[in-house]
Amino acid sequence: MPSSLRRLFERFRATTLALAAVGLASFLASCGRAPETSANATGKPAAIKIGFLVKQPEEPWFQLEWRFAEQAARDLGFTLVKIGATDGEKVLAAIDNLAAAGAQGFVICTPDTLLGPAIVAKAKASNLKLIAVDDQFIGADKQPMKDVHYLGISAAKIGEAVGDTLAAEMKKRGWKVDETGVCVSTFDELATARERTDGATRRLLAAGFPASRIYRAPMRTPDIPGSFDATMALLTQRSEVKQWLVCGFNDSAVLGAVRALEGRGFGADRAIAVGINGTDCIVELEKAKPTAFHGSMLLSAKAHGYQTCEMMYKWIKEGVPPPLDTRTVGVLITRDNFRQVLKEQGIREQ
Ligand code: FCA
Repeated sequence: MPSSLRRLFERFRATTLALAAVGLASFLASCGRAPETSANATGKPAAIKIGFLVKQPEEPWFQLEWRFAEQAARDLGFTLVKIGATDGEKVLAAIDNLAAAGAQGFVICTPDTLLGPAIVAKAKASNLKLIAVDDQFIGADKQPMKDVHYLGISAAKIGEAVGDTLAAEMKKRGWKVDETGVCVSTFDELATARERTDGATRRLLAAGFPASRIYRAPMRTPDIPGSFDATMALLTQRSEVKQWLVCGFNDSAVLGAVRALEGRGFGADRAIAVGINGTDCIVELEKAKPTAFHGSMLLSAKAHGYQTCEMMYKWIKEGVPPPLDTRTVGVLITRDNFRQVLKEQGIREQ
């Protein structure tokens, strides 16, 4: 072949290869394959690949869980695939993609606990190990699926601590029971949410609060707007209440209520609110002027993100299955101690 022709041929071949590479990349992207967000320290592809699916990727709680999962991936040397799975269809597609990408297991906070049996079946068929985090699967018999490995919070106890804190703060302020109301932002579809608000209610009753002054505000969606709307409706019905205590299943449930109360003129002087998570209220606690948001039960995002991954890693690598049921605790943070506690827990630098 004359050299000019050979050069032309070589150039043609290089261009074709480059185009093929671009095509393959965009093909993979169009297949919706989740990006691998964290590899091991050596930079080589890790033999172990673990998925981490969360129901509400925009919630700071889940972002922090992911951050600790990434730390586990770096420390232990596995590849982590983070997937925001906001509905059932996305969960099932994500499991297919994980299996195709060679993953051996996944950790999941499901968008709907009733999907439990479908997720278990899909994981089994795909030969993937599975750990449920935060929200426990519910079986066809409407009972928790106790045979699925689960790590979650001690929901009732943490709720009770919220109730105790509210009762103590009310006492400190010398508020009269017959002028005070309790707003419970409820989301009873989710067992862990119901156990939390039931726990808080139980302790307020035990502290002498009459059941007739404890008002439930059912949230249509488990987020700030859901609780804002529910609380607005309650405040309209109960315009005679002079002071409010507020609890809910997480920070968003309580923040929505706090915003609604502010709209009706209830600030820190006439309302006390205590959240759960401790991760979604930091901006609130940092505000120069105190709001009604008194504090939150800080949960252990590290246990939920790092420990679940570590359990999964050992299960895959050494064949050691994790305990079936692990529960974590919470600690109260307020404007006075939150900086210190967040620093101690490795959540914040300062
Ligand atoms: C549930 C809630 C989250 C967090 C987690 C531990 O999934 O939706 O906000 O409280 O439990």
